[in-house]
Amino acid sequence: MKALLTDWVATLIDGLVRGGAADLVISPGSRSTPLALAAARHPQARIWMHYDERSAGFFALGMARARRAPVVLLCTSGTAAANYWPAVAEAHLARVPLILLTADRPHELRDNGAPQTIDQVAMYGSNTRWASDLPEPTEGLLPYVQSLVARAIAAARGAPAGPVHLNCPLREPLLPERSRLESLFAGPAPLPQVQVAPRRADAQQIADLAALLQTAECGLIVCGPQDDPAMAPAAAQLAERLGWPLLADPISQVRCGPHVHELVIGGYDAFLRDEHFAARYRPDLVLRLGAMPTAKPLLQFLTRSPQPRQIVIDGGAGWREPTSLAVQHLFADEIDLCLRLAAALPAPQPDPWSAAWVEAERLTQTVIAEHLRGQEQISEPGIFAQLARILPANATLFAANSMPIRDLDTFFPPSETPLRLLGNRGANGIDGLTSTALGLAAGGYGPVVFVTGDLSFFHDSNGLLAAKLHALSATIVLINNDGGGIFSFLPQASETDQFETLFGTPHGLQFEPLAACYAAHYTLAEDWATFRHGVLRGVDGAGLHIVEVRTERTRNVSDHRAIWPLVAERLERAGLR
Ligand SMILES: Cc1ncc(C[n+]2csc(CCOP(=O)(O)OP(=O)(O)O)c2C)c(N)n1
Ligand SMILES: [Mg+2]
Repeated sequence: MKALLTDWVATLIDGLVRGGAADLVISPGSRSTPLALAAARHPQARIWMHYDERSAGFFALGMARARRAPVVLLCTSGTAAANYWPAVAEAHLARVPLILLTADRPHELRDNGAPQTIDQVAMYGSNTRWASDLPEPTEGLLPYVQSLVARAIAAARGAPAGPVHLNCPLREPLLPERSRLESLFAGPAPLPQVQVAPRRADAQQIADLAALLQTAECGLIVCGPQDDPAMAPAAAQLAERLGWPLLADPISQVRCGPHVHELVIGGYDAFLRDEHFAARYRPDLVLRLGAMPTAKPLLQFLTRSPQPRQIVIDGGAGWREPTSLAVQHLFADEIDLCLRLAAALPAPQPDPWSAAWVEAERLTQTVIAEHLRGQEQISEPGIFAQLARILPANATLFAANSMPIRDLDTFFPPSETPLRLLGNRGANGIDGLTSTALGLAAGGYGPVVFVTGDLSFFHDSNGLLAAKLHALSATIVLINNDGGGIFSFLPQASETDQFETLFGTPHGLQFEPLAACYAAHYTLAEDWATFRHGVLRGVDGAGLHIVEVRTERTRNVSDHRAIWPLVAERLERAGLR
């Protein structure tokens, strides 16, 4: 029995580690003992302990994003596995590869009152790429386990990438044989190879699309959230060849990098709010890459009448089209498609359509920068403008949901500095964001700066433990407006007698003692010089740094609303509305 259990868990763990999922985020428990011990003894496995499964799920998600490879989660049976649920939903929607190993009771202890047992079979529903309830360790089935693990890794990688659930029933006794584990890992069996080829458009599809694009007089490329840095130069090259403006979502990977040229537009969230510009400059064809962008004014622009023809490209063969207005979906690898289209198209002629967008972008970025530079007082819009000035090449900037991702969109201009801008925009939760940021840091992709609101930060304060346990370095910019600032922009803000209770949700928490609890360096930034100094100290230094700025929710609304008329006025003076 012991030998079979040992061989079983060794085969599982070895298949994962050598198959390309060498990082295992493990939470403590008893039922998962054999898998945890096998992981800990595998010479190539990297073990990351995390004591709270909800945070662990997001930590793994962040690491998988940074590494662009599947990360394994391992927990015991019962509600532990349910705590992965939010991260699974995000990984599903944002296409991040995760492999969930949930230990379970054997079949005779299910649904009959055994302790710490819930129904774990396919418990993440339609949010996984694939789910399997494994047999208990069984003689003769090791080749099956090997092929199952290879299949799990391939399914997690995609396209599209996403979570895979392996539910692992294990029967007591749960201790594997140490020497047997070690010798199995010393002379491992060959693994089945799985190759996943990208979906490539055929020559006719490229020719047809090239011809269609050339029929457009007012074309736009819209690039929404996606994680692949290699998409950016390909999309930028296609934009240049078409001579079309490319609207780059902040987390499309197109906003910043050496590929950026004047057609890469980042200020549209500000200037498309202007009714006159939005009505005058109507596209007749829109080519969409990535998920649906973050900016609401852009969504409204794309859906208002007369509606442009939209073509949605998706190498993951998904349906990321909430407008239901696309005239064509093409399931083809985006990078390959952009490069082949660019090669198939003639050189562009200068045209007033794209010149107007380039000018609107230039004026918008100038007016916003001038306005924010003139402000002495700390403001939420100013935070991203300051960060754009100081972040070094190869930094990762991760923005929490709520106002941070929106302010990143509006106030972080395109630049040639290579930066990785990321957010959890699959399910837009305010949960697990600190853990995702620390997972990014653990994944080792440049210095990580995480900008978060106070409620989001409170929500995942358990996530801070990862920094302490694994000596991670990251900088957290904590925007403390004592509640949910975003709601002050919504119609419910006029519900004056109920607003604070139901939406404003102040808490009055002090975050400095929380920082001390996790041995983080803490700075309260009350002016911009202290802010920049605090952030740079974190970026250049080691350990966890928290830079808190305190703002006021109502003032934040006027800080934002002061900007839109300035943009409109500048467009007016330039004859662009
Ligand atoms: C898990 C989860 N719960 C609730 C929400 C709804 N929600 C969206 S934004 C927000 C407030 C966030 O406040 P904070 O993090 O302080 O950011 P701010 O709005 O102040 O910028 C809430 C509760 C959500 N998106 N996700
Ligand atoms: Mg807040």
